[in-house]
Amino acid sequence: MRIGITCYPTYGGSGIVATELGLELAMRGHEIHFISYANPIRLDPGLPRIHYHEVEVSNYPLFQYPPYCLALASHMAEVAERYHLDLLHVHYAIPHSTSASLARDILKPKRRLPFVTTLHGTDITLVGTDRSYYPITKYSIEQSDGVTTISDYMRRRTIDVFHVANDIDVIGNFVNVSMYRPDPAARPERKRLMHVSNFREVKRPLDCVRILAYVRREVDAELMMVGDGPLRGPCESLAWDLGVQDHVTFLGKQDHVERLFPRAHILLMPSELEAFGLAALEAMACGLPPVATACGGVPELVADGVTGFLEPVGDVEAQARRVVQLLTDEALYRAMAQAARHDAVTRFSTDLIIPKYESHYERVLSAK
Ligand code: GMT
Repeated sequence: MRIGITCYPTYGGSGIVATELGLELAMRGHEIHFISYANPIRLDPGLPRIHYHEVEVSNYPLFQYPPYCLALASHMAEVAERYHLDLLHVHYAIPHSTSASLARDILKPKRRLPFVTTLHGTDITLVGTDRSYYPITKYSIEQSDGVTTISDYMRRRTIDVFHVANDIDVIGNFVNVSMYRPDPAARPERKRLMHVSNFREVKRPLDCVRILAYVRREVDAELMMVGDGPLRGPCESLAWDLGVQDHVTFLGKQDHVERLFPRAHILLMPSELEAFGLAALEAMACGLPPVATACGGVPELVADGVTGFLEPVGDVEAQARRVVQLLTDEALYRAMAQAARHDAVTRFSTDLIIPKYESHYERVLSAK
């Protein structure tokens, strides 16, 4: 198949999933055309069957808000025609699915160009329910020839909030288990907690610093904070306020998190809401049990007490107690680390999940 993929190319789960999906599809022989305003992170140029088309948005003085959505739609239609694309697959509803719908309309007099929308999380839970975006999000989902999302929770939430009649195919996030794998030799002597996110409110990164402060009353542990975003500065200040500044390292944005996970013992994911929790899956594949919050789609990924621990959102003491339990009970830790890896391999490896996208595309292409 010839597939056009559009995503947010910067840091964020939906862009990572879209990019890795494109790379895996190309390895399986499909021709992939990324259409976006920047080269997606994790996309190494020069790979066979991978193309990248940059969308340029002219900033005419009259435009207070440059219309990226329209420039994207025009470019999608052009690329689809020039490279004979079979379909478009857009990740994150706003504005990608609206642009895809316009591109399909542009080409309608000539040929059919179906599009698939994958809903990732905040496009539904935050942005889509914002009054100013609600009608266009609902319309764009309804216009989609195929809709997928990443957890049962997201499927239910989309139907509850938008009352759409689309068949929504649940296809979980996936992980390349040969790349993301445990490396006991890399694990440091000192107990290390790790957090990976874009440091937005919804991720509650401040809770990680609070958890560390609790944990350190009983275990000599440190915290590795990976990523960047609006709450990074407040996290650094909080570390000083709580007197743990010498035990927290901020690494900023990192392209190769698969090299970092094996260097830690536990992943902290104290999110307010998580549609799936890709970081937890990547950690599990590397043999790190997540201590996370029981929110959104996370219970579909993490089996509480088996592959990690789930505690209420904001209950930092409960999360810290779980961390201490794991760090002080070697047998429990080993069993949970093994179960986490096993679950990632047997439920969410690329070999299992990518064919689900291929089947979805085939259904969309064969529908009239
Ligand atoms: O929250 C992020 O890091 C970004 C966000 C996005 O849409 O870019 O991530 C969402 O998509 C990921 C990949 O499908 C999911 O694993 C995350 O759970 C989801 N984030 C939220 O729901 C907050």
